[in-house]
Amino acid sequence: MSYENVLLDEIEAGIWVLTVNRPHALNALNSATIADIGAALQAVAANAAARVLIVTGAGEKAFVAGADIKEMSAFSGVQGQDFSRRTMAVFRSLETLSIPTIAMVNGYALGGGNELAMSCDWIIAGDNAVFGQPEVGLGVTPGFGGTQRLTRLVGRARALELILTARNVKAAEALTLGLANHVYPAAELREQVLKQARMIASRGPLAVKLGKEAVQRGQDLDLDNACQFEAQVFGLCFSTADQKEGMAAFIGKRPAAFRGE
Ligand code: CO8
Repeated sequence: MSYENVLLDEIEAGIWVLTVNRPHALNALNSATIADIGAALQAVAANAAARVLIVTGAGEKAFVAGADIKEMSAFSGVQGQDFSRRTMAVFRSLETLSIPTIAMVNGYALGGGNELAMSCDWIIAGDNAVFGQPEVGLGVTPGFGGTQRLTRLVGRARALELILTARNVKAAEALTLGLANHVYPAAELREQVLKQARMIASRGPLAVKLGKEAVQRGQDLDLDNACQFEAQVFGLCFSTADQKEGMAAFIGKRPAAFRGE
């Protein structure tokens, strides 16, 4: 299936790339683009062979330079709230996708762009990346989950500083803040992200999904219940063919051939 504002490609077996594709507007997120991202995520979710999703932006300059200011500028309050809710639902579907997701940040990740990146499991950035929540400079607050996800990711005081000053953060600072997991020279970014994606794709697919679910669900539980959940997930792994294969391969001193069963 093709989309107007998004490219969705399987670049290697099980490794998918979703590219926000409006380079003339630095990949700004208008309503049509949000709908495309939602539809593309549904397609990935329905694909049992998908192992990892990389999210990025088209062109050399931007990951995503935010929500589309030109579209938003004439919104009524109701329209603004509706756009925010629709986008939050799409970003939540990205966050809860069963397979791992990596934001490959290749330039500006501002406002809604930073919020899109933070809805992925982690961020890997090029050294040309610029992050920020510039909304208060436009007279609005972040509206696609930024006040919540940034706070969870970098802590309350740092999130407040970034949101309330609206200052931009370069890649090196994003790394020290814990916003980005890694920063690489822009020319190496794609290969480095691919390297990680291949590692993930080579692991036990069911264990990878369950590991993600345990971390995500556990975050919203108290420690006792979160550890109980982990014990259940761990036990469940022993009913899979992947566990038999993974352990037999270790004992047999050979690479595992997982089937995701
Ligand atoms: N929306 C619409 N168009 C954009 C956006 C954007 N966010 N960002 C860039 N563009 C367009 C420019 O208008 C320009 O178009 P044109 O050539 O037609 O004039 C084109 O992209 C290229 O941009 P620039 O010429 O500005 O490129 P520069 O290299 O000079 O500057 C910047 C790059 C610094 C990234 C600059 O474009 C910029 O500041 N962009 C806006 C960044 C921003 O403020 N983003 C936050 C938007 S608000 C947001 O995301 C809120 C989310 C919550 C919404 C709540 C629901 C209602």
